[in-house]
Amino acid sequence: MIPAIDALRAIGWPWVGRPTAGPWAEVMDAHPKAGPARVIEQHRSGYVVANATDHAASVESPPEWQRPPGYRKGKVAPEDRAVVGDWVLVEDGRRIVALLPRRSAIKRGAAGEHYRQQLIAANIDVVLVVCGLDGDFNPRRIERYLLLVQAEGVTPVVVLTKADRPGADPEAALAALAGVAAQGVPVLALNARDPEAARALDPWLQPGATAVLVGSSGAGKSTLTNSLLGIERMKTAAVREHDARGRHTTTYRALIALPSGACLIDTPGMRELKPTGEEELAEGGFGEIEALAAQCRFRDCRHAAEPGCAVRAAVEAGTLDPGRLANYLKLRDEVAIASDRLASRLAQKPAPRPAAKPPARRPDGKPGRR
Ligand SMILES: Nc1nc2c(ncn2[C@@H]2O[C@H](COP(=O)(O)OP(=O)(O)O)[C@@H](O)[C@H]2O)c(=O)[nH]1
Ligand SMILES: [Mg+2]
Ligand SMILES: [Zn+2]
Repeated sequence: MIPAIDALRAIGWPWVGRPTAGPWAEVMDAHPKAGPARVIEQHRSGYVVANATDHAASVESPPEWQRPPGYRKGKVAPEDRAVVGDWVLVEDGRRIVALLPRRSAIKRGAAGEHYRQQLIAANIDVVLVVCGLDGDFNPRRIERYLLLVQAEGVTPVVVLTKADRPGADPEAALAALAGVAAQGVPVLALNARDPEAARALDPWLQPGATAVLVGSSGAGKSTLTNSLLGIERMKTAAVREHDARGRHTTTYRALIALPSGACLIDTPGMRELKPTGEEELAEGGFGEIEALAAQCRFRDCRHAAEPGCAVRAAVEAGTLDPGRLANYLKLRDEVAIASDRLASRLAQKPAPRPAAKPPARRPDGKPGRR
């Protein structure tokens, strides 16, 4: 049973029809009575899915996804459960029976003692890293976001909001992000409250594309969503001007169909941005430093005081921002530590499954263990 393809395509369905072969078809064949739907809201208590722009329903998740009190064996790992943007199969219009394979996912390392990943959104084409040109503006945090949100097939764009505010200095901000822009990442400064200005994002919001907004609370994500929608849909908070901290108004992740035909996912602000250990510094916005490092005299150069260090030479020549280098070194160490933790977790797990796989199924095609 499959709802009208046009209705699905309006919320980002990536196929022209129903896939007839490959991993998607396999999962769908195993659940002939279920239909595809996209997760458009993710709450603590469950999911809201849609199979058309105007048809959404609260659904139950499979019992094996239900949050265990601890991290027990046999349960589906958090990263294998649906997140906003995921495609799932739904039976009777109210029960998720399977997760369809992901085209892409963006994630971060979860806080806490044990290594865990937290998925932010799935099946994403564009990540809009939103940062206000106020007290929130921080090139180093933007670089951190860009490193974390890298994923195959995902285009990052930096959106600097509040360019209209007195005291905002868009030119200085663009200059501070010259290193990022030189890596091919578009950087825009605009007034997120102005729908005309928000049209600068049109090239990345083509029909069928899914974009996700990330950035601190108060950065202007919901404001930008409203401008792109042309109506007051997401609640926005009045920011306290003196300390530039917005109140938390978006408390869950939600996917919204835009008039342009693209889908937009608004997320609550994230305080902690820890790498998962899977990041590639060269792909994650630090390509020029990685290229310089390859020219250092010593293969294991730490770019500290070693002779023949091409990275330090670039700083001395004024072609590399020392603040950017310091951030690179810090992030490189964080990625290395997370990567060791990930490796030891995988070594402990009896049968590690890649995060992109749908949940286990019984041979009879019924959802996994009960
Ligand atoms: N003047 C101006 N205010 C903005 C802009 N973007 C956001 N704001 C204001 O900043 C506050 C926080 O915005 P909000 O969209 O709720 O931030 P979110 O937490 O990222 O969703 C609201 O009062 C917005 O009106 C902008 O580009 N210009
Ligand atoms: Mg918001
Ligand atoms: Zn070096």
